[in-house]
Amino acid sequence: MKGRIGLWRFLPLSAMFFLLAGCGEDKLTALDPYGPQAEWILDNMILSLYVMALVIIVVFTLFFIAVVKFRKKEGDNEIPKQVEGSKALELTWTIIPVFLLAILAVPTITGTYYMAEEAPEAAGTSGEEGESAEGEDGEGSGEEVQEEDASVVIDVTGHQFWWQFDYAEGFSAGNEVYIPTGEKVWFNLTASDVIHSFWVPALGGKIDTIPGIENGMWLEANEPGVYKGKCAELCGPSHALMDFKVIALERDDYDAWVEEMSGDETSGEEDSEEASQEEETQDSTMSDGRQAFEDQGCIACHAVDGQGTGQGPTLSNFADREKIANVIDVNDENLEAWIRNPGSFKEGNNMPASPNMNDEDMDAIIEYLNSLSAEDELE
Ligand code: HEC
Ligand SMILES: [Cu+2]
Repeated sequence: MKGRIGLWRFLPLSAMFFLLAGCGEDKLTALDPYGPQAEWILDNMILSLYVMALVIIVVFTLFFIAVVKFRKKEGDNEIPKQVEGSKALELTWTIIPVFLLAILAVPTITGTYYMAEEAPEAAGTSGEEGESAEGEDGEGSGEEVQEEDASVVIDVTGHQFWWQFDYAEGFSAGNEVYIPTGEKVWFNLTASDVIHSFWVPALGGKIDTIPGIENGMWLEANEPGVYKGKCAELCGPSHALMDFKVIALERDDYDAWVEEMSGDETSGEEDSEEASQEEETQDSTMSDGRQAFEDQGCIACHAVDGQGTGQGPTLSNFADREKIANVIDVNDENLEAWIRNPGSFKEGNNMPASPNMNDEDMDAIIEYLNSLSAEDELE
């Protein structure tokens, strides 16, 4: 009986273990790194653990030796030798910690510079992706050197409670940021309302996004995959739901995705004719949904096909999302529930509720949203 009670006590602990184990699924952990920056962070966590373990072992060993060896013995009434103010001792326990801190300081300082490194020159990759490099040059002429040198530059804006990712190629993505693997991707980060913090634990450190200030950092993913990110700065009622995903693709797939995302915009390129033809056919099949999307005012906040504003996440590739606003699975019922009352899923968010939308428009909009995919086009 007693033994059983004892085991029950471990239940919360084991529950916690399984809950935490679940965190690994989305690669939302700094303990399983998938990029050079995250690897550096983990290495340093382990190094400082070793240093701390060493300190604990030495201190406790000395402590137990003192307790056992210098116990008061029977009949021993002498006052022990007094050592306060001993220069030798004071120096020893000052120098040792300084030495230990120095061990930590060297990699910390070199690593800080490594992480703050400016985006690399595009020299290695420019050959294959002359097209996008040209696009960048054209648009980024007034920008800083570091941005022009990077092969991929993405402007990040934190909003209550979603993330906007603007690509140098001129299109925008909401809540899901696509990057190529094996390259440093440069992020320029800011916020529109309050301070947020951009953090992808499996890829690297976190950095604040601050209204009116532009911070910069790079991240690199070693292999293709989905890496979950979080807002790491309390920013309002739905802060805990302000997630995003980094989707790392091989270079070729990434280029294809970029082309698909920027394809709808006719910027005087060779394939503009083709693109506008595509657009036309899309428009005619989807006109009901598109019309309803405009009639109901959604277009005032959500960009599709390069139109609309950035007050809400771009929906031009909405059908590729796994979750609506990162909180509920994408399916028709959830989509309707979200549109009718977004606040019930994400308290305090900035999308107005449309509780009384007629079913016809609702169905048309849902069908329209489900058709907006960049990945489908690639297959
Ligand atoms: C006033 C601006 C505004 C209007 C109008 C608006 N939305 Fe939104 N919408 C937002 C914002 C802001 C978010 C992000 C909410 C969050 O995650 O905090 C959002 C999120 C969404 C999402 C989830 C996007 C994702 O990345 O998963 C969908 C879908 C959506 N809106 C559909 C619609 C539809 C359909 C309409 C028209 C009935 C509409 N919205 C009207 C601002 C708006
Ligand atoms: Cu936030």
